[in-house]
Amino acid sequence: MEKFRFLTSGESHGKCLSAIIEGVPAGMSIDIDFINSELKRRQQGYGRGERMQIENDTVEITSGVRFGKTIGSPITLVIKNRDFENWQKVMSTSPNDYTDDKSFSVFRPGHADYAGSVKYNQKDLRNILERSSARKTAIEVAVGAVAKLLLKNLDIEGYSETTQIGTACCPDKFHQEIDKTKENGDSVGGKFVVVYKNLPVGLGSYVHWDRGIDGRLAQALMSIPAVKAVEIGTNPLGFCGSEYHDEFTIQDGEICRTSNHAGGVEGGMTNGQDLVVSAVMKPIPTMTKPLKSVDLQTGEVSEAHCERSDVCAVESCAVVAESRVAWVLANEILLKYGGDSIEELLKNYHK
Ligand code: EPS
Repeated sequence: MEKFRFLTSGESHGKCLSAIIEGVPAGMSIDIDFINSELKRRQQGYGRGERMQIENDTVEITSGVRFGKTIGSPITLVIKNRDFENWQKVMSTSPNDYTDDKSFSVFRPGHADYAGSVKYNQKDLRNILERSSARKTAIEVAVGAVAKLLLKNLDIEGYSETTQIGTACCPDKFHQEIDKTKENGDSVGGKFVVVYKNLPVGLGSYVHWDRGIDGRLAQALMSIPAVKAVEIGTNPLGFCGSEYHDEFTIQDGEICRTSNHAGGVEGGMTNGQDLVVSAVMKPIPTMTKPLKSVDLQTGEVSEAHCERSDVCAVESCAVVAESRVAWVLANEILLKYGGDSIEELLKNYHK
């Protein structure tokens, strides 16, 4: 059974986003300012839409913490959607408030609209957009911040970096690429890397298909809205074995490596080197200059639905990915070392 578990809920323009996390050891300090600073990082980045000016994401903790420390019970996190004030009628849960204001029926190519409407048998695509929106990544980052706090106790920390926006691979050109895309009424994707340092050897396993840490990381990153590719370490295409694999050597009496193409993972397990994971985000499917599509109501070819959106969210996506890697690592740490309290976890870990 997984050890760090959670569920989230909430729609993009609903009242709030929430999460219930189970498995965090008791006695662990919860720095709410750190969680909020992570939420702020997710909201930043060049190319975000107007929604980010409305929201000022901050978390409220409503269970599982007393006087700044976890008590072993499920932790509930809540982030209020400030924009809900403008959507109260449209997002009401009461049958008496029915309105078709903000309903739409023309699929956005690349978004969840089409498959979601068929799957859930919904005629109003608003019912698909609301939960498929990347808005839910706000609460996921809050969960990831709790996982990061757990990892910090073991001196495990990570960071991310955007490595490509559109065709630009040099950070000096990123803003220019986004400005150009915006002028064209278009959207643009890119690539980023997440690195975690100071990991122990042996998180994950090779014994079954679902226990490899590489597979778990890929699943966690691939399910971020708009991510289409994940790589661990250096992409091996075109390398010979002799060039790619990381040779062992001895330095100051310790076993170490002369390179890290494997990205810190061999045989589905961490190998003690830095964990290096990259992902590619596609351009966001909502564009001010829409693509051709079909109207579900009329059955006719039409222009895709257009809604306020981001031109580029790659930098935010990198923060979301950092959080997801954190919760995968926190789960693996708890699986390997266990501990109902932070003291017990630390004792097991350092032994
Ligand atoms: C997002 C909030 C959303 C979008 C974006 C991510 O807010 P709104 O729809 O009100 O503008 O800005 O989501 C998407 C672009 C998408 O396609 O899902 C957020 O909080 O990150």
